[in-house]
Amino acid sequence: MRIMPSKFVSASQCLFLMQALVCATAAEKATRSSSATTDPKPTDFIDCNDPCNGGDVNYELIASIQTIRMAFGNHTYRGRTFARPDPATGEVPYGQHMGPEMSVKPGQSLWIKFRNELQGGEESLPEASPFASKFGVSAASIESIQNDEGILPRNVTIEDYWARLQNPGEKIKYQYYRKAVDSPDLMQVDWPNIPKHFDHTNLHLHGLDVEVHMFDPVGTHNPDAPHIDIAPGECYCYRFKLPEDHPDGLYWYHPHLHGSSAVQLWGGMMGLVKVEGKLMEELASYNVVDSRDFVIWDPAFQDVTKLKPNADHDIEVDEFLNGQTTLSKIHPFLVNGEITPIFDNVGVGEILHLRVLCSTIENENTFIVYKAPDEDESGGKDTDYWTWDWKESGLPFWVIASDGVTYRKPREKQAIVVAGGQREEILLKFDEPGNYVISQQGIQGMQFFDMYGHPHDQVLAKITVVDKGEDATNLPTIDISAMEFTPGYATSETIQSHQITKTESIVFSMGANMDMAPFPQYYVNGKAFDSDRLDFHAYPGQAVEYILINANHNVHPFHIHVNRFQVQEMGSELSVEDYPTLAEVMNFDPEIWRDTVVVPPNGRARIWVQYKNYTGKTVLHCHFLAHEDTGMMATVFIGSPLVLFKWRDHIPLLLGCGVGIVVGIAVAILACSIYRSKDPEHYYSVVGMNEAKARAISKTMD
Ligand SMILES: [Cu+2]
Repeated sequence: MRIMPSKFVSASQCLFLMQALVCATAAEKATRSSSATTDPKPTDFIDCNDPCNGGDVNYELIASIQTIRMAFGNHTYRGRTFARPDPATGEVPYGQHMGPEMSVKPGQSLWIKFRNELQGGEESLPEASPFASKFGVSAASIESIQNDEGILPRNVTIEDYWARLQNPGEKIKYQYYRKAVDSPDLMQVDWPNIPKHFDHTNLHLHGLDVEVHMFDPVGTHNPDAPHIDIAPGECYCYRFKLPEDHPDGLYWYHPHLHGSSAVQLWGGMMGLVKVEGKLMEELASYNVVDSRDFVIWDPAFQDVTKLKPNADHDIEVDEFLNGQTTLSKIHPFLVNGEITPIFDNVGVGEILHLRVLCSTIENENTFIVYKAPDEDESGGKDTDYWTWDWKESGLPFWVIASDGVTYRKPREKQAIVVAGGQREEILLKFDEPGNYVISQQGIQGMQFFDMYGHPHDQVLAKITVVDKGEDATNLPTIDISAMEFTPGYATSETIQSHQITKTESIVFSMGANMDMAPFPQYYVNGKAFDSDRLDFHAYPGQAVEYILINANHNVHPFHIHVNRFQVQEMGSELSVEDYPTLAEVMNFDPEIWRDTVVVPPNGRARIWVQYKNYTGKTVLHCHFLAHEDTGMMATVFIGSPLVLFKWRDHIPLLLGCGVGIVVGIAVAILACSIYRSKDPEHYYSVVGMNEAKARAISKTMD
């Protein structure tokens, strides 16, 4: 019994100590957190008169509204672009809708002066409602915005916004369900995820292993950093440095401002980045010298000749909801800005190297090669190639690199599926002269819930192969299957299972709440994007397993910025008998490094991400940018988890500490006083012992 009080006291002391420790740690973390939120680097916004040319390689990108002469039907398109007009005509020439091609070598620094001259045009192009633009300025709640009398009236309704997205006077309708909304003003609005700010922009170098650059400034570690949002009239100086071991290959750039990226890419704001290195040299050593770009694009064009009879152009980018889910009313897919371009003068036995970029905004594509029947002079129009079975009739081709990372050995294919963001370097060799086609077929059933039939099937491009006879100088030195290349990633860098330190799920899903805008809703793990919320976290050097889940019967391509991954497994509830191209979507190879992967409809992909060089705040998202703009994006913080600590998130713990201390002291005092009053002899102290002893002695003396 004597030791009980002692034990009790030490237990409560221990409790106190633990609580004090937790509180102290929390306070320390809070202090470190507050210092971490102060970004050491200033913003990269610059005065437009100031230079931004300190790199080994320097480019200037000017976003502006231009008239572009399209390489089909003598159409003129007016829209947002990085392309520059020919001073003589004032128009961007045929087939040059993309911005300047950038070329950089591993180890070089790449500086890009980005100048936003959008809104410079006399005519207004599709723009979100001025109300919506104001709403979207910050992630503040609709209440706080509505209460700000200085910004806009209190009684703005969703109809104000919606009216701009639909034809004037037309009742609001949903493109997915073709159903009118009865009371649009009763809709809930997720303003941060409404398409907006179509003349605001920024830049993403897709796939490049460079500093994080979605939030200001480039490379920021500030968890509260805002999006880089370059407004009309503003300039930004992007400063990047490629690591010495950067894989050489095909990359690209495009705007990535949440809310305006889809509309800007539908208009053609994009360009190629070629990291120069061993691949091209090694191809040349095999006498493979005919390299051509193959950029697939699904512009959401609409004919405006009736809407704007006096305009000097006849195509514009369609407004957001019309563009989303419905293909261009002009033509579904363009390659290099053209309808079914001809890749001509390919010699029998020569090798055609196609550098394929799928820059589509909301579609995936197949790449299948057929020999056109001799009687099909058109090379495409007269034959329904999409009814052909590529396993029987498709010609073999070889893929030598994916997403900018070269393979050691070419991989033979009969069909591949590519989706927005992905790149493939393809070698083609023809043994007979004639016409060949690249066929797009059979993907529609996996897209848009089987709603629209198969309008996507088309011939993407034609290839004319001629027998050059004695003039054939570009014959390869060896068979393609025997070629070897320096791989973009060494085999030793392949991620091993024992390196994986955690597994997380990333669920892409859509909501169909008819009373909420945007409609439909797009989610990552059940949440629409919030740039102020940190969703995923990793350490530099950490290897993480993600189970990507696509809850929908349509495709979502997953893209993570800065870091590449290897696919370990894929699956779908859909049957490859019903959807033959699904088999090609799921035809992965765990050795291949990617930055974008198609998560199969009603399916999953298990990937291993290697977080490498760069730290800071960045994003992962669906690369159907219309989905990204409306919510299907999440933040990733690479770095110390202490930066993520916000004491406000831990108020319950701090309160618990306080209450615990008070209750603990009270219980200890109570316990002590009870023991003391019950049996003072058990008060375990020198004084108590002496008192007891004195009492015993006095009793004896009595
Ligand atoms: Cu998506």
